[in-house]
Parts: sequence; structure tokens; C-alpha cells
Amino acid sequence: MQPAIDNPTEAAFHDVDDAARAFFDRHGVVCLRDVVDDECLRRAREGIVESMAHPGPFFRDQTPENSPARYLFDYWNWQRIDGLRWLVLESNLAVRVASLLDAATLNLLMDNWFLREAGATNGAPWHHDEPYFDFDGGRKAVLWFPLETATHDEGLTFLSGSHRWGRLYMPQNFREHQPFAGDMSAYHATDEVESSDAARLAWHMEPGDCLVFDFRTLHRATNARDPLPRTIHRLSLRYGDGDVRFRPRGSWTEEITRHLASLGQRVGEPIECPLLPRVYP
Ligand SMILES: O=C(O)CCC(=O)C(=O)O
Repeated sequence: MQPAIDNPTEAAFHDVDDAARAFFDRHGVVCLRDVVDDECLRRAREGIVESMAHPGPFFRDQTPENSPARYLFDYWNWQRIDGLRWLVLESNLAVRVASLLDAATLNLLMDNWFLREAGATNGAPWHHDEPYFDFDGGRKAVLWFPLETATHDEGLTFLSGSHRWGRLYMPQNFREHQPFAGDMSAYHATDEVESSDAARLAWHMEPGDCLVFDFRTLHRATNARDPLPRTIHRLSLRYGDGDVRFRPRGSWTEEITRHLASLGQRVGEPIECPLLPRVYP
């Protein structure tokens, strides 16, 4: 196993203050301790369990052949799954993100749970979220938290400052770790990410802790190809400010594009769609 290296500060914050904002701006990610309270954790657990029992149209099994345990995800379930709806509409999680981004308004862009079972030999490859979605411009961030302890070697690893590199990398399929088909001429290959000498940041996280990261910050599951020692459920809530526009990105996002368009979201327009509600203020 390769541990995440260069954890320069171990810095983590108990609230969103100027120091947390400065850390986030500089590194593209910040760790907040004890901000996901017990009710949030309970609702997230109930929500993921219920969602697994009733998979939606975006459920994906990302388990490769011969893996002894599963890697799964599903997204956009909050409207039909009580626990997830509560987290999106009633919890104070969006407020933290708004404060970090200094955003006047925030819309939910996506609720997305992941499950890596004990023994899973797959996890998220190097990527940043921006090229996976039809959301352009504005400020966008992901709030991610595990429901079980995730050590440095079991959570996510980030490349410090990569949100400011000004380039986008090819989105990859989470099962095979291969770029999607389509016109990728605007995107760089992820090989250069692996060899980057940017500092790698990873945190030991307990239930209650969360990470917030920019849509452009490169990250991956730490030791994504090594068997995970324990089962870890994880939830990502993605948010965007009032400057975000709906802009279809390419053939690999067609399913998302069609879905949002069918709900009335107009191309080139601000986010206005019942699936992507205003959650702040
Ligand atoms: O937790 C995971 O397995 C992956 C999360 C992730 O990479 C993301 O939400 O962008």
C-alpha cells in the first residue's frame, strides 16, 4: 500500500472561519471536524440503505471482474428517499459550504452515495468532478463524508492546488479506469496527474468529519486498487452558486443532459429545476 504522502499540515477546522476559507482557497480542499452531527449520520445511513434496496435509474455497480467485494454508487435519489431528502433540505450542511464559498445562494447539484465494501479492489480513479457534469461556471463544491472511520489509507487523496491548474482532465469510467468515449480534445490525459509532484493531502476521518472540495480539485480513492480493509459508506453532496449554468458537456454526459432537459432545465440558463433545488439561503 502506498500511503498518501506530504500531509503537510494535518490541518483541520471545527468551523468555517477565515483560516478554513484560506486553506480551502489554497489547497482546493478542507477538512472540517465534527460538523456532520448524529442526526445527519443517521439519516445518511438510513438513506443509503433504503436507496440500495430500491436502486434508481442512475445506480451503477462499478465492481470489476474478479473483485471479491463491491464498489457501488447511485445518485439523484433525494426526492424519493426520506433520509437523503432530509439531508438536502433540512440539514445545515449547505450552510457550511455557502460560508466556505462565500456564496449568496446555493443550489444542490447532486446527491451521490458510494459504497466500498471490505475487500473491494476498486475505487475512484484520479479525477476532478468538473468534466463529469453539465454544470459550467460559477463556484461549485462537493461536501463528502464517510459513515465509518476512514483512515488516511482508506478515504480520498487530493492534489493540493490542482483546482488552480487551469486545465481539465479526461473523465474516466469508475469501473475500468478508462476515459469515456467521445471528443476529449479539450481534456488532458490523467497519466500526468499520477506523476505530479504536487503535495498529496489525505486525512484520517471519523464519522462526523467531512471534506469540502472544489469541483476542479484532482482526487482519487486512496489506494484505490488495494483491497479495502473495512466497508465504508460515503456520501457526496454537490452544490453550485448562482453563476452556474447548465451546459451539456459531451456524449459521456448525455444521460444526465436528457434527464435535466426533460425536467425543464434550459441550456445556457442558471440552474432552475425541481431536482436541483435552492438549498441556501
Ligand atoms: O467516495 C468515493 O468513493 C468517491 C467520491 C468522489 O470521488 C467524488 O464524490 O467525487
